[in-house]
Amino acid sequence: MKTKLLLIAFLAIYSLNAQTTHNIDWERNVTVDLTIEVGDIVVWTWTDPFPHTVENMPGNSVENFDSGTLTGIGLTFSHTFTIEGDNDYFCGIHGAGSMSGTITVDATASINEEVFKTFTILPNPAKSIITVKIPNNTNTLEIEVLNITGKRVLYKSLNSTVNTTLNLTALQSGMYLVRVTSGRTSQTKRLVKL
Ligand SMILES: [Cu+2]
Repeated sequence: MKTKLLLIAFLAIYSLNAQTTHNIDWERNVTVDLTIEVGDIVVWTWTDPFPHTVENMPGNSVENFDSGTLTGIGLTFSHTFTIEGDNDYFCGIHGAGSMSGTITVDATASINEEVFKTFTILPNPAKSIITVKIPNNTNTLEIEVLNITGKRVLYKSLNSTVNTTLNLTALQSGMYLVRVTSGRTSQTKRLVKL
C-alpha cells in the first residue's frame, strides 16, 4: 500500500512537463538576472533581516507583480511568469541602484514535445534488453532510467538517434520510469523490470 502511494506521487512528479522553479536570494546589494521559460516560477527569499519589496518596474516589464513590504529572513515571494518578454524588477525600499534584476521569459520548447509523445519501450515488462524507439528524432537527447525513489540508475546520451537499447540486467525487479529529455523538455514512461 505504501509502495503504491509512493508510486503515485512519483508518477505525478515525473509526468509533469518541466515547470522549473528558480530561486533568488533577496538582500541588499544584489542584482539577479534570469532567463526562464513561460510557465516557470521565480521565488525570492529574504536572506537579510531588512524590509524589502519585489516589484516590477512600471513601463519596463510585461507582467505586474508586487510583494508588498516583507521583513524577515526566510520569507518568500513567488510569481509564475506566463508572458514572453522582459521584466525589470527592483526593491521599492532600497531602490533599483541597490536591489534589482531582469527576468527574461522565453517561449517554452514545446516543439520538442511532439518527438516524445510517441516514444516507445519494447518489450515492457522486460527482463534484460529494452529498445527505446523515438520516431523522427533530430535532437540531442538524454535517456534516463529512474528507480522508485527518483534516483537515476541508467543513463545514455544520444545524438539524432531513433532507436537505442538499454541493458536492465543489473537492476532489481520492480517499477521504473524511463525519462527522455531534450533541453528542458522531457517525457516519461513507466517500465517494469521482471
Ligand atoms: Cu530592499
